[in-house]
Amino acid sequence: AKVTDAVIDSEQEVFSSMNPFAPDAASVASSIKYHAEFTPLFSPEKFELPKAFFATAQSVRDALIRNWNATYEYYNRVNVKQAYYLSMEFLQGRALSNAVGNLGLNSAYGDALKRLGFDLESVASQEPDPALGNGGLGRLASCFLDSMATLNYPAWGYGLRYKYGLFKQRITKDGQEEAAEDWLELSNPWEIVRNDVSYPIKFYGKVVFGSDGKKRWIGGEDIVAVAYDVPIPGYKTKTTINLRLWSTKAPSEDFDLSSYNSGKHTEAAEALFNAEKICFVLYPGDESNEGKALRLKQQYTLCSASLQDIVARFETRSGGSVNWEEFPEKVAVQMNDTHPTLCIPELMRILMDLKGLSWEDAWKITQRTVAYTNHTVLPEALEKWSLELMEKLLPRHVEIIEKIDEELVRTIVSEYGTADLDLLEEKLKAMRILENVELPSAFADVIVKPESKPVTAKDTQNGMKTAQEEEKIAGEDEEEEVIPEPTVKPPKMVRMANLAVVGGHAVNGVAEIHSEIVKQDVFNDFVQLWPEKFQNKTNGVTPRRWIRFCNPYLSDIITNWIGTEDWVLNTEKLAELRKFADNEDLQSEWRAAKKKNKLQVVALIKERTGYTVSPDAMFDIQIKRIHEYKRQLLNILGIVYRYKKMKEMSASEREKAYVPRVCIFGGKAFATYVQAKRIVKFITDVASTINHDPEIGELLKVIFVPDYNVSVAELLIPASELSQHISTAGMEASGTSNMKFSMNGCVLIGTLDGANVEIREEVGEENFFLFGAKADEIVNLRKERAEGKFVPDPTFEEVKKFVRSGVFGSNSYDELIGSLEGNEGFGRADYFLVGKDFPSYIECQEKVDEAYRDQKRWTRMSILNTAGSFKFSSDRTIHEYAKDIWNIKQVELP
Ligand code: B1H
Repeated sequence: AKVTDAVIDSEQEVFSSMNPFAPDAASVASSIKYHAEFTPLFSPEKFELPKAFFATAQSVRDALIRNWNATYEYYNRVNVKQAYYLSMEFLQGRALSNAVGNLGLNSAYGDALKRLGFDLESVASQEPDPALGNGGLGRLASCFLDSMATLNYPAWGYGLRYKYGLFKQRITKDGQEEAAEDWLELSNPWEIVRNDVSYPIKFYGKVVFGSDGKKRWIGGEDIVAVAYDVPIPGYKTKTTINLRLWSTKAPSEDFDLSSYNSGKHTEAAEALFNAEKICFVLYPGDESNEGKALRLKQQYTLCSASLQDIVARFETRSGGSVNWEEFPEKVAVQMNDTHPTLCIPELMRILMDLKGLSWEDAWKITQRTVAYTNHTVLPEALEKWSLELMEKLLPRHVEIIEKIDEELVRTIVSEYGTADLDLLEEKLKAMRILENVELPSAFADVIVKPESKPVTAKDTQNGMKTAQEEEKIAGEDEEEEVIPEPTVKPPKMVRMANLAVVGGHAVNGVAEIHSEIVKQDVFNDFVQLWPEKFQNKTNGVTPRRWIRFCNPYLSDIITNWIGTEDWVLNTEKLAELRKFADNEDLQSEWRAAKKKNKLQVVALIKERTGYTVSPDAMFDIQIKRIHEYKRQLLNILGIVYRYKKMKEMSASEREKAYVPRVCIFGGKAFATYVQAKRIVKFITDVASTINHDPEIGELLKVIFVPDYNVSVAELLIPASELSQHISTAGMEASGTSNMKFSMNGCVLIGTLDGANVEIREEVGEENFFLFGAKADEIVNLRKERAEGKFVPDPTFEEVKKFVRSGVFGSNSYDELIGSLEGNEGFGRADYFLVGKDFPSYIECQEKVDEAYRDQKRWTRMSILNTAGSFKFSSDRTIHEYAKDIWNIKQVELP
């Protein structure tokens, strides 16, 4: 088993003294047996693995609840300032090993389970690993929770309790298929339902004046949000914070008993279904903007329930004397992307309509309380909501948003004056929260409106062409008569990012280069107005889950060479490995650990795909959501090119020229993202041709691991030697798997994008394989392309021709390869610059082979990656948020 070694024993000793509940193996075994008997999930006569998991989890949960209660009680007593991280996604991964590891109870649980005839690792692998997040954004939220608890920051997470995960991915001969992920089928041992913590949530209805002259939002549809608490233990601390997830249900009186009695069963339960369906499934978008009313209801539920809860806690902790001005001194709300932006009008509504504050006071408090993290600059991902839809669903919030917009217009007019109306118009257009909406009447006279010109679809789609426009371009040559451009009434929209920037006191990007793009590009006009709001907070990952627990072999080596296990908390200690980078003993231990991890992946691949791969080949991995900008297509075309070259050589030439590789892909495509699904299909087609080619043998294997998730990442990352982070420069905000790979001694090949830039700085440029166009060249490259000036490299023409020739089946991949050709139109002309970067990518991959052949050099690069990864601990990131944005202090429990 992975989890029993000397290091953990010593850890146990140290920690036992800090943990009043630190039990020995015997008492753990009896607690597990107790839960096996009294947990009513399984039939009593059997005690098999699934039951062992639930009983073990229940027993761990007891310890977590004690610590949770102690933490909660203490925060209440000292009335500390608390931060709240609001996110539509928390991608937690499995909890059992993580909790046992953080509590320092590995040997107690390991031994106890052994006595009962099980081993901890197999028991832990029984746990479902639901996709309650899309990818990096959700996983970041979970890493943050681990760091907040570990560092004793008073902070909570708030999210939604989705009944189903994103989807289970199956790979068939037709590519990706999606199936429901029923993760709650056997119930969730980690949650504690708080039936006494529930809040009413309203949709629709209307706004009226109350007898006190105050606005009231009445009527409409009422539902109830109920709290489910998930305890989050810190590492080697008693602090156990809370992830509070909301589930929705109808108020009990909504069950229409008389309809039910008269046989109308469906109608009787309609309200119940309407309320519950809000939390059925996580919106499956990653950086796309689809799905409407239900998604908005989800967002509002998260914001309203969380803020009602936060406000109630503030009032309770204030005792008899509530001073609202102190609210921002007790509460910090972080909005994880724009999805929780309704926090701003919701807090305004609560403060004004329910607590009686003036607009001015409520606005000051709201602004000082909330802050916004931006995670993407892709224009199609900057959320906008139809004003019409929002007016229907949330009429009071729209009034508030209109007033915020009006105040913003006032600020812009006073900043820029009315002397230069073109400039003013430009600023208003870029910065207003409401889009395609007349100016507030107060400004009708101040600003002489320019002729209202008809707006075309082009102006409304963020520069992305609509299907009609595509057709128009396609048909342009044949078009004889001039048909006037159809004028469509531009839809009125609410721009959530603008609202988030205006309503919060801080805006941050997630890596240095990304924060610069945010400032220079996306929100440049706001930077001129409020430069002090804009910050960078480079992402991080928790070294507990992402190295200490997922890579015990390497962790032991690090501990032995550094001489302490402190690096798990103080990752700067990892830098001490630098001085041993060429030490032959360390090098051979290092390689042996990698080999053991690779053997586990060999087994995983066999089990999931049926393919047999060699543990002696280089493991080359790209795991992330499938997206054109992440360029899995560049990777697979590089593989195809390598395959073609191999086929042109004799066996001995081949072996001399290439290092054996296993190229591994994993990731889900958004269910309706057609091009992404084509890429999945193409990868699997290439895989089945190459993997069955007897001439190639072990020199090249291509594997698509189905249903990629956190647990799969925990196996793949420790086994990786090369990993690919090859987005079109400027498009990947940060990336976080790049950090996990580097920590685990994997060398990166990548573009100068997102956190790659900082990783390369830390590990040294000779330990990072860099290629491709730079972010500041991209606009010009696209322009040149549109002007027909781009001349593709012969290697790129060659590889496309090879794909089209039918080597990978009868399919000629017209849509896929066609998207890389032509000079015009969205979905064509190689918008993501695969062709541009192809030759430098191929060249860089040749350097990779050369470096890998020299195993001493490669191992040195690997060690220097781990040694240089100290910056990328989420502990560092959370300290920065705590200091620069939330203004909260660490509080250790007595
Ligand atoms: C990231 C998203 C995202 N950026 C919309 N944006 C979503 C946007 O459901 N939606 O509507 C879901 C997710 N996710 C990722 O955030 C970035 O692409 C990564 O580069 C970054 O590392 C990660 C964490 O900051």
